Amino acid sequence: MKSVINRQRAFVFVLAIFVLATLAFTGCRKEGSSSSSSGAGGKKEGKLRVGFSQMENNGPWRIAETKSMKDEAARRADRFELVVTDARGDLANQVANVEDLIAQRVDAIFLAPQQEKGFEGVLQAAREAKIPVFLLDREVEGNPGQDFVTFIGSNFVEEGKRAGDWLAKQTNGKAGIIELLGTAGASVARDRHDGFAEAIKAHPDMKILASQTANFTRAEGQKVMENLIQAHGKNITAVYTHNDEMALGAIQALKAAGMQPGKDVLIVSVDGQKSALEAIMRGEMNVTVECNPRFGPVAFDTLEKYLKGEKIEPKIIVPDKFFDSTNAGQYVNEAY
Ligand code: GYE
Repeated sequence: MKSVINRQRAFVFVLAIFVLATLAFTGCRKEGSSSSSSGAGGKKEGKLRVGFSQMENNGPWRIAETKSMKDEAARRADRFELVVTDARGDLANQVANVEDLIAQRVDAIFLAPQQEKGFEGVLQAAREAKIPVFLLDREVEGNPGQDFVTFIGSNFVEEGKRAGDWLAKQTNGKAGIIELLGTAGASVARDRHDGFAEAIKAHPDMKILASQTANFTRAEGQKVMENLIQAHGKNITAVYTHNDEMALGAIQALKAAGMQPGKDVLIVSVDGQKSALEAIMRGEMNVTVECNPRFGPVAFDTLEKYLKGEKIEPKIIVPDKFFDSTNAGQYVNEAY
Protein backbone atom coordinates (compact mmCIF):
# COMPACT_ATOMS: atom_id res chain seq x y z
CA MET A 1 0.00 0.00 0.00
CA LYS A 2 2.77 2.32 1.05
CA SER A 3 4.71 1.54 -2.11
CA VAL A 4 1.64 2.34 -4.26
CA ILE A 5 1.36 5.77 -2.57
CA ASN A 6 5.06 6.33 -3.04
CA ARG A 7 4.80 5.43 -6.70
CA GLN A 8 1.85 7.82 -7.09
CA ARG A 9 3.84 10.57 -5.37
CA ALA A 10 6.81 9.89 -7.59
CA PHE A 11 4.55 10.02 -10.65
CA VAL A 12 3.02 13.39 -9.58
CA PHE A 13 6.52 14.70 -8.91
CA VAL A 14 7.82 13.64 -12.34
CA LEU A 15 4.69 15.07 -13.97
CA ALA A 16 5.16 18.38 -12.18
CA ILE A 17 8.78 18.56 -13.31
CA PHE A 18 7.72 17.71 -16.85
CA VAL A 19 5.03 20.49 -16.86
CA LEU A 20 7.45 23.05 -15.43
CA ALA A 21 10.13 22.11 -17.92
CA THR A 22 7.67 22.40 -20.81
CA LEU A 23 6.50 25.83 -19.60
CA ALA A 24 10.05 27.03 -19.18
CA PHE A 25 10.97 25.73 -22.61
CA THR A 26 8.06 27.44 -24.44
CA GLY A 27 8.77 30.60 -22.42
CA CYS A 28 12.34 30.53 -23.64
CA ARG A 29 11.28 29.89 -27.17
CA LYS A 30 8.94 32.90 -27.12
CA GLU A 31 11.66 35.18 -25.82
CA GLY A 32 14.15 33.72 -28.24
CA SER A 33 11.94 34.12 -31.28
CA SER A 34 11.04 37.72 -30.46
CA SER A 35 14.66 38.66 -29.90
CA SER A 36 15.68 37.02 -33.12
CA SER A 37 13.08 39.02 -35.06
CA SER A 38 14.36 42.34 -33.77
CA GLY A 39 17.94 41.23 -33.19
CA ALA A 40 20.31 39.43 -35.54
CA GLY A 41 20.35 42.38 -37.89
CA GLY A 42 16.64 43.02 -37.38
CA LYS A 43 15.59 40.43 -39.94
CA LYS A 44 11.96 39.36 -39.89
CA GLU A 45 10.82 36.70 -42.31
CA GLY A 46 14.01 37.29 -44.25
CA LYS A 47 13.23 41.00 -44.74
CA LEU A 48 15.52 43.86 -43.96
CA ARG A 49 14.24 46.42 -41.48
CA VAL A 50 15.14 49.92 -42.55
CA GLY A 51 14.66 53.04 -40.46
CA PHE A 52 13.68 56.41 -41.87
CA SER A 53 14.31 59.26 -39.44
CA GLN A 54 12.22 62.17 -40.69
CA MET A 55 12.79 65.56 -39.03
CA GLU A 56 9.12 66.57 -39.19
CA ASN A 57 6.00 66.12 -41.26
CA ASN A 58 5.14 69.78 -41.46
CA GLY A 59 4.23 71.20 -44.87
CA PRO A 60 3.63 69.56 -48.25
CA TRP A 61 7.33 69.00 -49.07
CA ARG A 62 8.02 66.84 -45.98
CA ILE A 63 4.71 65.02 -46.30
CA ALA A 64 5.53 64.22 -49.94
CA GLU A 65 8.99 62.95 -48.99
CA THR A 66 7.67 60.67 -46.25
CA LYS A 67 4.98 59.37 -48.60
CA SER A 68 7.53 58.65 -51.31
CA MET A 69 9.66 56.65 -48.86
CA LYS A 70 6.66 54.68 -47.63
CA ASP A 71 5.33 54.05 -51.14
CA GLU A 72 8.70 52.78 -52.31
CA ALA A 73 9.10 50.54 -49.27
CA ALA A 74 5.62 49.14 -50.00
CA ARG A 75 6.66 48.46 -53.60
CA ARG A 76 9.64 46.49 -52.30
CA ALA A 77 7.73 44.91 -49.41
CA ASP A 78 9.06 41.46 -50.26
CA ARG A 79 12.53 42.62 -49.20
CA PHE A 80 12.10 45.62 -46.91
CA GLU A 81 10.13 46.77 -43.93
CA LEU A 82 10.31 50.53 -43.22
CA VAL A 83 10.20 51.96 -39.71
CA VAL A 84 9.45 55.71 -39.87
CA THR A 85 10.11 58.12 -36.99
CA ASP A 86 9.00 61.77 -36.83
CA ALA A 87 11.12 64.17 -34.75
CA ARG A 88 8.46 66.92 -34.97
CA GLY A 89 11.02 69.57 -35.85
CA ASP A 90 13.22 69.03 -32.81
CA LEU A 91 16.90 68.11 -33.01
CA ALA A 92 17.00 66.35 -29.62
CA ASN A 93 13.97 64.26 -30.61
CA GLN A 94 15.63 63.32 -33.85
CA VAL A 95 18.86 62.26 -32.19
CA ALA A 96 16.80 60.12 -29.77
CA ASN A 97 14.89 58.62 -32.71
CA VAL A 98 18.13 57.57 -34.39
CA GLU A 99 19.45 56.13 -31.11
CA ASP A 100 16.27 54.13 -30.88
CA LEU A 101 16.62 52.78 -34.43
CA ILE A 102 20.18 51.72 -33.59
CA ALA A 103 18.95 50.02 -30.39
CA GLN A 104 16.36 48.17 -32.48
CA ARG A 105 19.25 47.02 -34.65
CA VAL A 106 17.66 48.01 -37.94
CA ASP A 107 19.68 47.00 -41.01
CA ALA A 108 20.07 50.52 -42.43
CA ILE A 109 18.98 54.08 -41.66
CA PHE A 110 17.78 56.83 -43.96
CA LEU A 111 18.31 60.12 -42.15
CA ALA A 112 16.72 63.43 -43.18
CA PRO A 113 18.61 65.56 -40.63
CA GLN A 114 17.16 68.83 -39.38
CA GLN A 115 20.52 70.36 -38.52
CA GLU A 116 24.03 70.05 -39.80
CA LYS A 117 25.57 69.71 -36.34
CA GLY A 118 24.47 67.40 -33.53
CA PHE A 119 24.48 63.98 -35.20
CA GLU A 120 28.18 63.16 -34.64
CA GLY A 121 27.49 60.89 -31.64
CA VAL A 122 24.69 58.86 -33.21
CA LEU A 123 26.61 58.49 -36.47
CA GLN A 124 29.48 57.02 -34.53
CA ALA A 125 27.09 54.70 -32.67
CA ALA A 126 25.60 53.56 -35.99
CA ARG A 127 29.06 52.91 -37.36
CA GLU A 128 30.00 50.86 -34.31
CA ALA A 129 26.78 48.88 -34.70
CA LYS A 130 27.64 48.42 -38.41
CA ILE A 131 24.41 50.09 -39.50
CA PRO A 132 24.87 52.08 -42.72
CA VAL A 133 23.35 55.58 -42.72
CA PHE A 134 22.18 57.35 -45.87
CA LEU A 135 21.54 61.09 -45.65
CA LEU A 136 18.47 62.42 -47.38
CA ASP A 137 17.81 66.02 -48.42
CA ARG A 138 20.11 67.76 -45.91
CA GLU A 139 23.73 67.27 -44.98
CA VAL A 140 25.51 66.77 -41.67
CA GLU A 141 29.07 67.31 -40.55
CA GLY A 142 31.26 64.34 -41.34
CA ASN A 143 32.59 62.43 -44.30
CA PRO A 144 30.77 60.24 -46.81
CA GLY A 145 32.09 56.70 -46.95
CA GLN A 146 33.09 57.03 -43.31
CA ASP A 147 30.53 58.75 -41.05
CA PHE A 148 27.68 57.98 -43.45
CA VAL A 149 27.45 56.23 -46.80
CA THR A 150 26.36 59.11 -49.00
CA PHE A 151 24.16 62.19 -49.30
CA ILE A 152 21.16 61.97 -51.63
CA GLY A 153 19.56 65.28 -52.56
CA SER A 154 19.65 68.40 -54.66
CA ASN A 155 22.50 70.79 -55.28
CA PHE A 156 21.23 73.56 -53.00
CA VAL A 157 23.91 76.09 -53.92
CA GLU A 158 22.84 75.66 -57.52
CA GLU A 159 19.19 76.16 -56.56
CA GLY A 160 20.03 79.49 -54.92
CA LYS A 161 22.14 80.45 -57.89
CA ARG A 162 19.35 79.69 -60.36
CA ALA A 163 16.96 81.83 -58.30
CA GLY A 164 19.47 84.71 -58.23
CA ASP A 165 20.29 84.43 -61.94
CA TRP A 166 16.60 84.60 -62.82
CA LEU A 167 16.08 87.67 -60.63
CA ALA A 168 19.17 89.43 -62.03
CA LYS A 169 17.95 88.89 -65.56
CA GLN A 170 14.37 89.84 -64.82
CA THR A 171 15.26 93.11 -63.03
CA ASN A 172 18.24 94.09 -65.19
CA GLY A 173 20.35 93.86 -62.07
CA LYS A 174 18.35 96.26 -59.92
CA ALA A 175 16.29 95.14 -56.96
CA GLY A 176 15.54 95.69 -53.26
CA ILE A 177 15.40 92.17 -51.95
CA ILE A 178 14.00 90.51 -48.86
CA GLU A 179 15.41 87.05 -48.25
CA LEU A 180 13.48 84.63 -46.06
CA LEU A 181 15.90 82.00 -44.83
CA GLY A 182 15.24 78.39 -43.95
CA THR A 183 15.91 76.92 -40.51
CA ALA A 184 19.12 78.22 -38.94
CA GLY A 185 21.78 75.53 -38.77
CA ALA A 186 20.34 73.54 -41.69
CA SER A 187 22.82 72.97 -44.53
CA VAL A 188 20.16 73.70 -47.11
CA ALA A 189 19.52 77.21 -45.74
CA ARG A 190 23.20 78.11 -45.83
CA ASP A 191 23.64 76.74 -49.36
CA ARG A 192 20.56 78.44 -50.79
CA HIS A 193 21.76 81.70 -49.31
CA ASP A 194 25.31 81.27 -50.65
CA GLY A 195 24.18 80.34 -54.17
CA PHE A 196 21.85 83.34 -54.36
CA ALA A 197 24.49 85.73 -52.98
CA GLU A 198 26.97 84.40 -55.52
CA ALA A 199 24.54 85.04 -58.39
CA ILE A 200 23.76 88.64 -57.46
CA LYS A 201 27.32 89.55 -56.47
CA ALA A 202 28.13 90.99 -59.88
CA HIS A 203 25.13 93.35 -59.69
CA PRO A 204 25.80 96.21 -57.27
CA ASP A 205 22.22 97.50 -57.60
CA MET A 206 20.77 94.27 -56.36
CA LYS A 207 20.62 94.82 -52.63
CA ILE A 208 19.48 92.43 -49.94
CA LEU A 209 17.52 94.76 -47.62
CA ALA A 210 17.07 92.04 -45.01
CA SER A 211 17.82 88.32 -44.61
CA GLN A 212 15.76 86.77 -41.87
CA THR A 213 14.83 83.23 -40.94
CA ALA A 214 11.21 82.13 -41.15
CA ASN A 215 12.00 78.50 -40.37
CA PHE A 216 10.62 77.06 -43.63
CA THR A 217 7.01 77.63 -42.48
CA ARG A 218 4.15 79.60 -43.98
CA ALA A 219 3.01 81.14 -40.71
CA GLU A 220 6.48 82.46 -39.89
CA GLY A 221 6.97 83.59 -43.49
CA GLN A 222 3.86 85.73 -43.18
CA LYS A 223 4.79 87.15 -39.79
CA VAL A 224 8.39 87.96 -40.64
CA MET A 225 7.31 89.51 -43.93
CA GLU A 226 4.74 91.72 -42.15
CA ASN A 227 7.53 93.13 -39.97
CA LEU A 228 9.88 93.60 -42.89
CA ILE A 229 7.19 95.44 -44.87
CA GLN A 230 6.88 97.81 -41.90
CA ALA A 231 10.62 98.38 -41.95
CA HIS A 232 11.29 98.58 -45.70
CA GLY A 233 7.94 99.36 -47.35
CA LYS A 234 8.14 100.33 -51.00
CA ASN A 235 11.87 99.69 -51.22
CA ILE A 236 10.98 96.03 -51.47
CA THR A 237 10.84 94.98 -55.12
CA ALA A 238 11.63 91.28 -54.76
CA VAL A 239 11.32 88.49 -52.23
CA TYR A 240 13.55 85.43 -52.35
CA THR A 241 12.43 82.60 -50.07
CA HIS A 242 14.22 79.31 -49.33
CA ASN A 243 11.00 77.37 -49.76
CA ASP A 244 7.49 77.74 -51.14
CA GLU A 245 5.71 77.66 -47.80
CA MET A 246 7.51 80.85 -46.74
CA ALA A 247 6.80 82.39 -50.16
CA LEU A 248 3.08 81.72 -49.72
CA GLY A 249 3.19 83.33 -46.28
CA ALA A 250 5.04 86.35 -47.67
CA ILE A 251 2.48 86.68 -50.46
CA GLN A 252 -0.29 86.89 -47.85
CA ALA A 253 1.58 89.63 -46.00
CA LEU A 254 2.22 91.62 -49.17
CA LYS A 255 -1.42 91.41 -50.24
CA ALA A 256 -2.56 92.47 -46.78
CA ALA A 257 -0.28 95.51 -47.06
CA GLY A 258 -1.88 96.46 -50.38
CA MET A 259 1.12 95.41 -52.47
CA GLN A 260 0.98 93.22 -55.55
CA PRO A 261 3.10 90.09 -55.22
CA GLY A 262 4.14 88.74 -58.62
CA LYS A 263 3.89 92.24 -60.13
CA ASP A 264 5.36 95.11 -58.12
CA VAL A 265 7.16 92.67 -55.84
CA LEU A 266 8.68 89.69 -57.64
CA ILE A 267 8.54 86.37 -55.77
CA VAL A 268 11.30 83.83 -56.33
CA SER A 269 11.29 80.59 -54.39
CA VAL A 270 12.42 76.96 -54.19
CA ASP A 271 10.53 73.61 -54.03
CA GLY A 272 7.72 73.44 -56.58
CA GLN A 273 4.76 72.34 -54.46
CA LYS A 274 1.28 72.38 -55.94
CA SER A 275 0.05 75.51 -54.17
CA ALA A 276 3.13 77.40 -55.40
CA LEU A 277 2.51 76.35 -59.00
CA GLU A 278 -1.09 77.52 -58.56
CA ALA A 279 0.18 80.87 -57.22
CA ILE A 280 2.38 81.15 -60.33
CA MET A 281 -0.67 80.42 -62.49
CA ARG A 282 -2.59 83.18 -60.68
CA GLY A 283 0.32 85.57 -61.28
CA GLU A 284 1.03 86.08 -57.54
CA MET A 285 4.34 84.29 -57.65
CA ASN A 286 6.93 84.38 -60.42
CA VAL A 287 9.21 81.36 -60.28
CA THR A 288 10.17 78.43 -58.12
CA VAL A 289 13.27 76.33 -58.58
CA GLU A 290 12.30 72.72 -58.20
CA CYS A 291 13.61 70.69 -55.28
CA ASN A 292 12.14 67.26 -55.75
CA PRO A 293 11.04 65.55 -52.48
CA ARG A 294 10.32 62.16 -54.06
CA PHE A 295 13.38 60.34 -52.82
CA GLY A 296 11.87 56.87 -52.37
CA PRO A 297 13.11 55.24 -55.61
CA VAL A 298 16.64 56.68 -55.55
CA ALA A 299 17.01 56.02 -51.80
CA PHE A 300 16.09 52.34 -52.07
CA ASP A 301 18.05 51.86 -55.31
CA THR A 302 21.12 53.23 -53.54
CA LEU A 303 20.56 50.97 -50.54
CA GLU A 304 20.22 47.92 -52.80
CA LYS A 305 23.44 48.81 -54.61
CA TYR A 306 25.19 49.22 -51.28
CA LEU A 307 23.94 45.84 -50.11
CA LYS A 308 25.27 44.24 -53.29
CA GLY A 309 28.65 45.72 -52.48
CA GLU A 310 28.66 48.20 -55.37
CA LYS A 311 30.59 51.43 -55.08
CA ILE A 312 28.46 54.35 -53.87
CA GLU A 313 29.30 57.91 -54.91
CA PRO A 314 29.86 60.33 -51.98
CA LYS A 315 26.99 62.52 -53.26
CA ILE A 316 24.00 61.53 -55.33
CA ILE A 317 22.50 64.66 -56.81
CA VAL A 318 18.96 64.49 -58.16
CA PRO A 319 18.05 66.70 -61.13
CA ASP A 320 15.59 69.58 -60.63
CA LYS A 321 13.31 71.48 -62.98
CA PHE A 322 12.48 75.19 -62.96
CA PHE A 323 8.88 76.37 -62.84
CA ASP A 324 7.52 79.66 -64.16
CA SER A 325 4.37 80.88 -65.90
CA THR A 326 5.30 78.99 -69.08
CA ASN A 327 5.18 75.50 -67.53
CA ALA A 328 3.43 75.68 -64.11
CA GLY A 329 0.13 74.60 -65.69
CA GLN A 330 1.79 71.63 -67.30
CA TYR A 331 3.17 70.29 -63.99
CA VAL A 332 0.52 71.36 -61.49
CA ASN A 333 -1.44 68.09 -61.58
CA GLU A 334 1.51 65.90 -60.78
CA ALA A 335 2.74 68.25 -58.05
CA TYR A 336 2.27 67.44 -54.35
O1 GYE B 1 13.10 72.74 -49.46
C1 GYE B 1 11.88 72.52 -47.47
C2 GYE B 1 11.97 71.58 -46.36
O2 GYE B 1 15.70 70.07 -46.83
C3 GYE B 1 15.46 70.28 -49.15
O3 GYE B 1 13.35 71.33 -46.28
C4 GYE B 1 14.77 70.28 -47.85
C5 GYE B 1 13.94 71.51 -47.53
C6 GYE B 1 12.81 71.85 -48.45
O4 GYE B 1 11.42 71.95 -45.16
O5 GYE B 1 10.63 72.80 -47.97
